[in-house]
Order: sequence, then C-alpha cells, then structure tokens
Amino acid sequence: MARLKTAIVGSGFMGRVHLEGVRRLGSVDVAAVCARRPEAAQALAAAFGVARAETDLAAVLADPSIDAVHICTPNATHAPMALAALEAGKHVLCEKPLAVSGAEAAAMVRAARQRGLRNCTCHNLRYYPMVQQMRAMREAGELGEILVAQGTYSQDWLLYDTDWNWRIDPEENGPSRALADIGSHWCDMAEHVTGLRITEVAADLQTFHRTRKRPKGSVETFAGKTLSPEDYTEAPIDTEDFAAVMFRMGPGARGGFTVSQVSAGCKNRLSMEIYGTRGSVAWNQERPDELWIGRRNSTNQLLVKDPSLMDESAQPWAELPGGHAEGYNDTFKQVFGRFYRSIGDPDRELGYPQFVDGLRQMDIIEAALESHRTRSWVEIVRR
Ligand code: SOE
Repeated sequence: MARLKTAIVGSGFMGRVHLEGVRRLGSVDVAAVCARRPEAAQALAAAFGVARAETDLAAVLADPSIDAVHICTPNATHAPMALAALEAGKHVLCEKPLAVSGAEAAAMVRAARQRGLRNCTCHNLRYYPMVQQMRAMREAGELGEILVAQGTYSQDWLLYDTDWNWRIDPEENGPSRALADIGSHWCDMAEHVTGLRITEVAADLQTFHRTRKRPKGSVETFAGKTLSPEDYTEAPIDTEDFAAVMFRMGPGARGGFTVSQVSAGCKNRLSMEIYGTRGSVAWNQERPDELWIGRRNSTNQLLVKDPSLMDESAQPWAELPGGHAEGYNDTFKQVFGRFYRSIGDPDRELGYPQFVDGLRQMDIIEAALESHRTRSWVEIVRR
C-alpha cells in the first residue's frame, strides 16, 4: 500500500495520543501538526520530528500531498474543521463527541457521504481486546437474549472547584460536558457490544459546582490535578458534572448508567455490565485485560486477556500474548490502522466507527438534555 500523509490538528492531550498512535502504524507519515498557539504546535512537532508546525488549518488543507486529518481540538471546532477538510478532499478522523449538536453532526455525515471520503468518530474504547471479546460472545449467542445493560463512566479530575479545562467552557465544549465527553463513550460501547440501539432515555443531570475558579492560561486535560495556579477568576458553570440515565433498548432490554467527573478515586472507571438469558459479562477500563463472565448454573469465570483463549472473531484486536497488557494507546492504533487501510482499499470491511455513529451519540445526548429539562422520557429520533 502506498504511504499516506496525514496532519494532526490539536496539540493537547489527545493530539499527542493521536500522533503517537499514527506513528506506530508504519505506513502513514505525519506531515504537519496544527494548533492555535504557535509555540504549542512547534513543541509537539519537535517532540516527534514532524517537519511542519502550523497555526493555519487552511494552509494544511491546501497541501495536496496530505491525504487525511485528525481533529483533536475542542468540541466546538469539530464541525467547522471537518467540513473544511472534507471540502478540501481530505479523509477525516474526528475525536468524540463528533460535534456540539445533532444538526452539526448530521451535516458532517452528509458532507462525507457526498464526497465519498472516509470518516471516523474516534470511539476507540470499543477496541480493548476484552470489549471485543464481550461483543464476540454476544454475537456467538453465548449470552443469549440481552436483558440488561448497566454501568458507569466515572472520573475524579474535575472534583475540585479549582479544577479547570476547556470542557468546562460551553463556548469551547458545547452544552453538555460529562454526558458528551464520557457518556458518549459509554453509550457507544453499550450499543456496540449488545448490537442493540438505545431508543428512549430518562435523565437527571447535576452541576455540583455552580461556579469554578478559572485559572489564567490554558490547562491541558487531566493536568489540572497537579497545577496550583496563583490567581483565578470566579466563573459561573451550567454544564453537568454528573448524570444518571435510565434507557430502553427497544421493547425488551433495559438499562442505566451514570457519568461523573467528580468521583474521588475513579480515574477512568468505565464499567460495562451486560446480562443475558444465558450468561453475563462485566468489564472495567481500569482493569482492561480482565473480563468477568457470569453463569447461573455453573461457576463464574475471570478471563485474563490471552488471544488463544478468546473467541476467534475477537482475536484480531489482541496483538500481544497473554500477560502483556493491551491498553488505552493500543485502542487508538487499532482504530487508526483500520481507518488508513480503508483509504487504500475501498472494498475493505471498515471495522471502525463512522461519523454516523458519532451522530447517533449526539442524538442520545440531546435527548438526555431534553429529558432532564422536561423531567420526562424522551425518544431518540434517528435522523
Ligand atoms: C477526558 O474525560 C478524556 O480525555 C476524554 O475526553 C477521552 O475521550 C477519554 O478517553 C479519556 O478522558
């Protein structure tokens, strides 16, 4: 396959994760890093030996040698940047949430389809080996009919009123914070593993800190836990720190999840529990190589990731032998590898989430916001 060229837009936590992930592929060159602040673009480019550090996205998009772009910037920039990149004929891999509204996400889906360009919403957490094992077991009928899906995505990096990040500013983040940021991961995984769609929601949101101390200068994701800035401004906050969501998955399956960015001791605790008529599975991102398997009439099991013990259809997502953990960074490599291989091979099975998957999560988030406002069940209207 001919070598491809890409650009990373965004120089924060996710821009660096993406750059590292692309570098592991061996068939894609990062031609440029683009960021708002020239010193940030230059620092990230220098750290990885990338030739170009840009602050002007238009200059990157005007480069005919660049085949694709990764959008790793605050949520409010996703749609304008993706639409400009698609207009310039670039394949687009965009971080989640796909946009700040369902309308924006729908426009991105339309634009990618009209131009026949590859498009990906980076719901990478699907691709931990044991998450793929849960999906494979469901597809093989080992769980039976799905009855219940439940869990949480809980963190503690925004617990204090001095914790700040662009996600707290609705101008950069959009109207939903915890639901859009980590609830989108949870819902995408629940639908991916069960093969069902969330059809209705009843949600209760809470903002515990009605004001936060906004530090002067930018604070990179998760970095606020170590910063002790000298001066702050008191900022009013109306995006949610927490949400509890009940949901229906069609006429049968039921479930519920919480999302929290204020749960002390939870670092990135995404727990997924799926209960079926023949058996159950449970997984926790903080112990990613372990899968709990529950049975009614035989002993429960704890499966430790080992490709030789996994269902055949899950094995491609486990590239290391048992006992060698496969973690967060590996999930990006899995997504990126399939994304770039699909560019060179139009007939290939894609195997990664598209913009349409990101749109579905925006529809769920908007329904949850409406449910909270109206204190009622809200149906997910599929576009
Ligand atoms: C912050 O909650 C964050 O960086 C999310 O935005 C990512 O999607 C998640 O993978 C890790 O935590």
